[in-house]
Amino acid sequence: MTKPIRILVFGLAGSGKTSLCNTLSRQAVEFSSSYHIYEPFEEDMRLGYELKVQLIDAVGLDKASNEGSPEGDFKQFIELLTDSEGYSLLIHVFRIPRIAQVEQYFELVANSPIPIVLVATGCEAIEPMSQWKTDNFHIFKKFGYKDLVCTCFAKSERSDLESLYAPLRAESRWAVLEAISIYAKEPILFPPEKGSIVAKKQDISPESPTLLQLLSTIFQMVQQWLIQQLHQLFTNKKEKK
Ligand SMILES: Nc1nc2c(ncn2[C@@H]2O[C@H](COP(=O)(O)OP(=O)(O)OP(=O)(O)O)[C@@H](O)[C@H]2O)c(=O)[nH]1
Ligand SMILES: [Mg+2]
Repeated sequence: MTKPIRILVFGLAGSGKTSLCNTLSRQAVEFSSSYHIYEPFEEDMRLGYELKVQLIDAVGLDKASNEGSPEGDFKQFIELLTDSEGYSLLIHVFRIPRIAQVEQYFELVANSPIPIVLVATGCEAIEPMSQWKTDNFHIFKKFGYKDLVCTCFAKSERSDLESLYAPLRAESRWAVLEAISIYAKEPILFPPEKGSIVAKKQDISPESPTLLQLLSTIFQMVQQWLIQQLHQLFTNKKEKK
């Protein structure tokens, strides 16, 4: 039996990770705040080969609720990311048009030996959905994302909305599966030391400056003071003349 392609799906809370995993795997896992390891599933691809995939839905990052802590969630994500089995692909989910949601993970992408594909959800109002990639992929590509897949994984109880969403979900499912078949490689371990670099960078916040930031502020203050002193010295000399 062939091993499934292991994929870690991550992104901010509420970006659409579980909706994507449920749609891709055709499993109905309840929306919850913890991570979930899906049952492996198989798919016959249109080009005649079979894809066997296992999705790992990471905990949502930067939750606005009071459940858990953002640091705890990020730590859990780094633990999943550096799992000893490794991953064939990372899928970074974010909701358009909030590009800033992605920026805080550029460091992770730059340090990732595992290929990363970006999946933009919320593209239902764009015709065709892939137009968003045409207009925006240049922003992300330079950071090392292999591809940007524009999707809609929304579901609705309202039949009029659901009749719009259902075909878009089906289209999105194929688009993500195709990206998986192109970019997933043999499982690679995300090196723990790289994981801690990413985790440390994430910790740096304006409220808790690092020693380096403090030294650089002191250096700038001293530099300004010296410039002022020199300026005064020159103006005094000129006045004396
Ligand atoms: N409009 C729109 N809504 C979406 C889309 N994908 C998911 N949603 C909705 O967004 C909400 C959050 O989706 P989830 O799949 O729970 O997001 P998540 O990233 O798993 O959230 P956490 O697990 O809390 O981090 C749900 O109401 C989904 O129906 C999309 O493409 N478009
Ligand atoms: Mg979820």
